Amino acid sequence: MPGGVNSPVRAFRSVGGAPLYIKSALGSKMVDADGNEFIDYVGSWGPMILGHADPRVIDAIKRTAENGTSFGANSELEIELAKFVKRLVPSIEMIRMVNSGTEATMSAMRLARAFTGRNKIIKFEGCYHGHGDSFLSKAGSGVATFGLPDSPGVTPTTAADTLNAVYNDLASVQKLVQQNHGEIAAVFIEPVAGNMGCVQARREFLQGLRDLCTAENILLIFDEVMCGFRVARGGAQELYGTDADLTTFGKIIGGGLPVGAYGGRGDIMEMIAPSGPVYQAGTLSGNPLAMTAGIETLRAIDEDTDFFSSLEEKGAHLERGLRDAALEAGVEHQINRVGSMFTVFFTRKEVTDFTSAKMSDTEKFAEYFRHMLQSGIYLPPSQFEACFISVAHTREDLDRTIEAASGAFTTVAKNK
Ligand code: HOZ
Repeated sequence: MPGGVNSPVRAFRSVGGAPLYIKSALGSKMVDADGNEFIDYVGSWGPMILGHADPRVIDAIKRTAENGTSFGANSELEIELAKFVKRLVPSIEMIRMVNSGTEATMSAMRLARAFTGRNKIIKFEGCYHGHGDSFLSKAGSGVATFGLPDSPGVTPTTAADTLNAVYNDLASVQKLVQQNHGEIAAVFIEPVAGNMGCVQARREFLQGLRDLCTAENILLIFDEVMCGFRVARGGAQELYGTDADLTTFGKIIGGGLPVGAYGGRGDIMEMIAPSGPVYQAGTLSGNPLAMTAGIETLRAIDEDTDFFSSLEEKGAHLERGLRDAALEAGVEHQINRVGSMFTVFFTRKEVTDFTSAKMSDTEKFAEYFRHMLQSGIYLPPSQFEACFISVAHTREDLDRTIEAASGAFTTVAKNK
């Protein structure tokens, strides 16, 4: 396997040390192949909002598996999950299930181009929409972690159709729209960015994007692969009160199994085959095991009225503790947090976009990461990824994390 991994950031290249190989996970904890236990803030990069191996999800998967693992035909489970999503996210009038977030964004892009008859897209520096050719330009996540401006293998003509704007800067979008008038099919955005670390879009910025897109007949596409069903029951659209034309999902919608989905306005979605001419298909799309894990996860989120207040409480407690520890150690830092998504940046200035995120001292982050790992706390091995808290994280887990961070910040401060 290239780099010994199946996804680049897992190789620990930017933080040093040997990557973890995981044997098992339960609740807030993971155990590696050597038997070391860690409190986990990666949560499989987002899906495990209930914690690992939640019995409701596991039992349902087992029951479904006994009736077959893949049909390549329709099943009731797809309808159940589709209805669930439609109810939680009102802008979703129709939905198509796929197998990953990458697949969802690539498909949404093709659809947006077909619907508008335009070729260009606008995305934001530091946002990551999976590894589709058109999105690998000034992208976040592993692309930012390894400092790659773009990727070889993407043709110049494809790259030329992707325009990058500055996150939280409406004027930068307006300028691109003016310069490419009548050519922009869609604006893609992570409304809570998780792939340059956690960075929140300002409410008025999102509303400004909505108004601009409506006025210019451009589709506004929210990539809610990370923040969907996480920052609120109805995701970022509920949190900010701004609807997207199309939305992409992944992670929580699959409850830890490989799922993605894209959906939105019925008049746009009707263009997908076989209703319309835009082709997109998949052998494992709507897979019964994946649908089951998604349904059970969304059900657990939906049925617990305290779900999001409890996550917020945990997040606030951890943020307070980390901030106090960093201040006491005298480490320059910023903590960005939206509910259960957060990032500690090693920088003095507020982090609102990719440029300010990149001001963070990644050497200090690496030192912090290694100290935390040694203390039994597993963080994303990159400054440019968000941490995730689950409802399974206990007060004791959070306090142990704060204690470990206190030691880590002291080490970082000493070595500056
Ligand atoms: N790019 C993913 C998160 N932003 C990482 C996926 C993985 O390594 O599993």
